[in-house]
Amino acid sequence: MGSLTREQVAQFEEEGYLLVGGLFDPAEDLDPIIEEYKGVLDRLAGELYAKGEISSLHGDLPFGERLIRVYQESGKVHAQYFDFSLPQADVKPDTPFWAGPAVFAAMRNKRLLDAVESLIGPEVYSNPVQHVRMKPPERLTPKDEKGLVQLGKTPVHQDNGVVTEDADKTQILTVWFPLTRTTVKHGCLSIWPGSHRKGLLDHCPTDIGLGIPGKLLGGSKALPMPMERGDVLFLHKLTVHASFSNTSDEVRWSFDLRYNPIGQPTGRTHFPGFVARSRQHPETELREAAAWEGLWRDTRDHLATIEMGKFNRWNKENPACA
Ligand SMILES: O=C(O)CCC(=O)C(=O)O
Ligand SMILES: [Fe+2]
Repeated sequence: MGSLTREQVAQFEEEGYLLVGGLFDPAEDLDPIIEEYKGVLDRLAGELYAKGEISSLHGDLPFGERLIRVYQESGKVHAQYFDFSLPQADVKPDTPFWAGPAVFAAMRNKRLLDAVESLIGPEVYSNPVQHVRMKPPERLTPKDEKGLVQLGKTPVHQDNGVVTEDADKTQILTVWFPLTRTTVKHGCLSIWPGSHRKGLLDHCPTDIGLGIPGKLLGGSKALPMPMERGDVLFLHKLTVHASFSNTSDEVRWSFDLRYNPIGQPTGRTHFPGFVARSRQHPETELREAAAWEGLWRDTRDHLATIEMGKFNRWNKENPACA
């Protein structure tokens, strides 16, 4: 079952990635997400304006321009405000997140799950390692106290490297898609074809996140993945990837989701997943957006009261990081 051809599945297995053009209908599947996020941005602008952190609501600007202005004026990239996940440390009772109905609908999208089913089988769990990424143009992005852009390129990594060891033997599948056209200039994803055959490589903590030292890549070349609205990229959990800086004038806006066969560890036990599709037990599927939002709300409230521990296995003392 599933919607992918045998050739597409073979390409995923051999190369560690599969780009499916036009899997989504942009108007039907993506525009509702954009509409929903307009409301989220409107709320953020309202809150910042009330606190005197921005001089105007900028309500007349289109989404991307408004986001850029709000970030610039407040001197902060408010990524967590939009994300449907939580930080890996210092979660507080008022840590913001957005787990709205249009996001939930995308995670349960039939066309998407039909393709996922071809790659990991019919019992599909929505793994909670997931993000919305709105990467502003680098030159307009506020910097942190070290002088680094608060949200820029993504270091070279494997998704297996950013979860805990319990997920090493699982079939976690990464699903990446843009909400807006994403070219090389926008800082699209870049992948190393066939790298999933090399096993898990060492990752090192860096100022911008976990990264694989360049010397471990053995001179192999990355393949940029510019994508149109509606395109979806599937990645094996060991496929090496990264993303460039955004040198365009527009926000680069993407979702990355993960799925695994039901019952396998997610590699992020603190966070809540859900049954997205089960042919065996359809009654276990989560179908209520509000219930999903509630899972994240309960998780946030609980995590605010405990010490979370480590989210990955790596440390700077590893000789590979020298
Ligand atoms: O979008 C990016 O810049 C990085 C995304 C990524 O690493 C992922 O989806 O696993
Ligand atoms: Fe990744």
